[in-house]
Parts: sequence; structure tokens; C-alpha cells
Amino acid sequence: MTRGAIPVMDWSRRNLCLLFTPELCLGDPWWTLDTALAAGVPLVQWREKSSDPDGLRRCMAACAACDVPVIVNDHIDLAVESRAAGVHVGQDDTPVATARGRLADGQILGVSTHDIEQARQAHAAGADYIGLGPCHPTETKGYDAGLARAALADVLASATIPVFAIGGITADNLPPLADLGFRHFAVSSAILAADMPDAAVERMLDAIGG
Ligand code: 3NM
Repeated sequence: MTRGAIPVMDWSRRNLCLLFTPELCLGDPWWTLDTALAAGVPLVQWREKSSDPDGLRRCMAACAACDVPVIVNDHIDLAVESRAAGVHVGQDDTPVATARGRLADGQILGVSTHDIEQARQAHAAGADYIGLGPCHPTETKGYDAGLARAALADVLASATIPVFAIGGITADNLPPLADLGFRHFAVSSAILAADMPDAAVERMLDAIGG
């Protein structure tokens, strides 16, 4: 596993997170990842149901070559052992405070949230950032409706940590979310299943802006 210091996260730069699930890729997963990185994806979440340390190692090597941090979904021990940038947990995964206690110094903790109460609790328990969604319907997680704009805006207004819009985000529907106040976005299928993942990434980064 990759060794070395865990860098401090510069959130203004890490504004687009690729949720990288190899099996969701239209093309070869490693080509897809390399293509997205070359197009400027600044943050990657390793999202593999089985822990797959070999896959994570390969993902981290590709990302390290582009100075891109990797957050491991759910598998806390793997995140600690691999010295990944951090771990992300859902509402049904390890409790946030427990996860915080198991992480090494400097590792960041992200939490999936679906309403303002979950967002508050995640922050209080030590989350460094939250995902908030679904913003739009998405087959990736089987959501057939997005949260109300007002509910999204309420969380944005009260949050003091980065809030990643998640769920059904595409280059087309990202700008209205940016207008609502989102500065961070987490995306899976609109990049992984695109014919041209680089074009999808470039359009999203353009829409997010500086
Ligand atoms: N979490 P896509 S939606 C992993 O709402 C995940 O918490 C969600 O994939 C939430 O970009 C989602 O393909 C799926 O919709 C994101």
C-alpha cells in the first residue's frame, strides 16, 4: 500500500468527486479512471462493495500520479491500512463517531446524509464533509425522486463543512445546483458510463468554475 504523509484537504480544489465503481464503467475501468483523472477530476472515492485491496492499490497509484486523494467508501480498516485520504460512511454503515475514532490522524471522514437532521448529526459526530442527496433520481442507487430544492437549500444554509451534491448529477443538471449554492459535487454514472468520460468531466468542471 502507498505510504507517506496524508495531505491536508484543500476543499476549494477538491470540488468534483468521482465515485469510482469499476463495474459501473462503460469502458475498461482503468482507462475510464485514467481518462477522468487526465481531464482534471480532483477527488476520487473508491466505491467497491467487496473491499478489494488490490483494486484500491491500483486506484491509489493512478490517483497519486495525478496528485488526487482517494477516499474509501465504507471499509474503514482498509482506509486506515492503505493510508487513504479518508473514509466515507452511509447512514447504515459504521456510526460516524465510531468511524472517527478508528481513523488515523489527518484522515478525513465523509458521511451520506438525506436531510438536515442527519447533516447536523454527522457534523456534530465529527464529519469533515457530507454528501447530500439524492439531488435527482438515479438508477445507481434506485432513487426515483430527488429531494426538494428547499430541503437542499436549508442544509446548505446551515452547513459549515463542505456539502457534496450527490445523486443523478450530470453536466446538464449541475448548473442549477451550483446556483442553489452547491460548491461540491459527487458523480458516478454520468462520468463512468459516458462515451467520453473526459468530456463529461470537463463540462462539469467548467460549470463548477474556479
Ligand atoms: N449516494 P450517480 S445517490 C452513492 O443520495 C449515492 O446518498 C446517494 O451515483 C445519496 O451519480 C448515490 O450515478 C449514487 O447517481 C450516485
